[in-house]
Amino acid sequence: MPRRAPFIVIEGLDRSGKTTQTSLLHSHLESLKISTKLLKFPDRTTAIGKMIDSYLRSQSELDDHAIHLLFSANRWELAPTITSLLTSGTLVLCDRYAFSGIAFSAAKPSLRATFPSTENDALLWCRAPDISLPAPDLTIFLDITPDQAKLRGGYGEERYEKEEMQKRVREVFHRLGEEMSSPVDGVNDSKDKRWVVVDAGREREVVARELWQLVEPLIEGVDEEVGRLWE
Ligand code: FDM
Repeated sequence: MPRRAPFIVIEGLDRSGKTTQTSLLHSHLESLKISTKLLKFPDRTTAIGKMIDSYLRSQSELDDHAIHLLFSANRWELAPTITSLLTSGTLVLCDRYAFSGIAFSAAKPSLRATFPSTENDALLWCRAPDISLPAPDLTIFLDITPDQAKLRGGYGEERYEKEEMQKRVREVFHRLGEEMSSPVDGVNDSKDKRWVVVDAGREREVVARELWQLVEPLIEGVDEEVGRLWE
């Protein structure tokens, strides 16, 4: 198997500096002449993405299950592109991915109410449509506490930019992270750092340096085939 490029995902809450950090990292990779493609989910440019955009701006209403499936479909439309970029040697850097999909939907009381027996059923339902998508080699979760987020100023205008929602989303993200980084068969392989939590409440440069420390070991390429999420 010839080496392929790595797939890196940046996840985070609102006000965590996710977009800034992703673009700093992108510029740094480009300055090193590393072939890189920056993607962002939702990709609001496709036909499905336009429906999502209209929903997020509260210009249209959709059932919570239906919008969840549209977010996932929006990733599936880009999945072949992601795989072919990686195998042709272009690093894929992605601002949000399936973990946002699960965290934001599973945080909705209405969706949880569909599965009254256990909260876990809601999580499993949310995860199902994303099973088998290309798996990131590294997911960095930019964590910020609700108090730190508040100090950074108000949330924006979009549908989920509310304090209560963000708190619930953070809880689900942490659950997903525990699941992702728990040792497989009791063996804690230190190379298997697929999910890393970074404290994004610190200075921009400090966070950017830490991100680079995580990404740098991957830029030489990856020897394994592109993995599949939750398989
Ligand atoms: N979001 C994003 C979801 O609810 N599900 C998803 O699958 C994805 C990728 O969309 F509130 C939410 C998260 C956020 C909103 O994201 C748009 P940006 O990063 O603010 O554009």
